[in-house]
Amino acid sequence: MNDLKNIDDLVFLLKNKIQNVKSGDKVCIIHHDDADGCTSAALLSMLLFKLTNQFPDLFPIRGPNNLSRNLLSKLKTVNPDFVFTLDISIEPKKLGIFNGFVLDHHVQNIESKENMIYINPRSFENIDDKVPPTSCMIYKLYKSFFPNDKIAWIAAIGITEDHRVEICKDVFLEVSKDYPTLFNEKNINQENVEKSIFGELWDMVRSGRMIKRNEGAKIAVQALIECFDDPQKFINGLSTNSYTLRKFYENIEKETDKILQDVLKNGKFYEAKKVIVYEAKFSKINSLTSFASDKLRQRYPDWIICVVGREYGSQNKKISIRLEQTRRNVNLVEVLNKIKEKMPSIKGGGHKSAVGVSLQKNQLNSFFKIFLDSI
Ligand SMILES: [Mn+2]
Repeated sequence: MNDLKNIDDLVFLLKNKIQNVKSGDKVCIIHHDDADGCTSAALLSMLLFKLTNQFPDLFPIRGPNNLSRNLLSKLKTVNPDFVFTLDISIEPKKLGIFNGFVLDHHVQNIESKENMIYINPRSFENIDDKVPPTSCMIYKLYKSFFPNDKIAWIAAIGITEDHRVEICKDVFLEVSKDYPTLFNEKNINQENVEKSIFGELWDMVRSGRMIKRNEGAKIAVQALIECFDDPQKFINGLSTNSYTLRKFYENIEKETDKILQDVLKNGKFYEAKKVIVYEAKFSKINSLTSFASDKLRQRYPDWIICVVGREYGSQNKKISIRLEQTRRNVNLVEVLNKIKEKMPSIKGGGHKSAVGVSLQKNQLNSFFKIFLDSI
């Protein structure tokens, strides 16, 4: 790994790479389809447009395992001069025939290649809570070229999703300077930001992939680009893609209401431990379990929320567990690791206040028994 010492080194390295892009060069961006990935892709696209007068091609994907043969052959057909990967743990050797970088912030230890370097702030930052989201790093890169552009609001959406509001307060302060009527929170923390307009903005951006997968994620990125200097235009759906995204958002809003109603009827409320276990109903919407658990966490901030769903295309069950860091002093990663000692076949991970678990249907009861005992 490269010998980065801090975030400034990292941004400097990114800047060096971006400066190699010349007018007329073909650029492809592979990015995670969540809000951190989409906002990063929007910011990098805008930066490249300002530098080269040309937009890159975008390839949103669900995760590292979705770098398919099909996608690789599409990339080969485009034959880009640069490939930049954002917010996904892809091994550079898989993209070894291209030039560029992989910017990641997940727990990984991955080798760089000469022409495709792997950049991860975890190489200098060991404390999980202090690892910056991709959107924050691309924001700093953008600002190093164009310090006066009022684009902090876009990065702030990704930071909200990544639960890193506390370490990126400067970005939110910038937003309140740029757009005081949009955001003027004095006490900047995760919970307050989620209650502010950024809760809605986050939902709007993630509604893209929830309703229309890859195509929806692209719509979210395009909408951000169309409205880069006018967040109200974005929120109100006053451009082509933000209009479509707004419709998606209204759709998942309805879904949220259904969940909040249904949990009262079908959720299990463990009063003594303040844990809610809720089995999500089948839905056409993607990533519904993690969305539902976020919504329930916001509604029941003093409770630990467990949403059980079906894993896509299999008989496995998926559990999304969430808690509000400021209200519950439980480390979900530690709890999960303890359970894994007793049930080594279960998979999953995440961070202190949000984990995902994957297991067999017949393991659910034992899982929750141990879980409730460990809280
Ligand atoms: Mn991310």
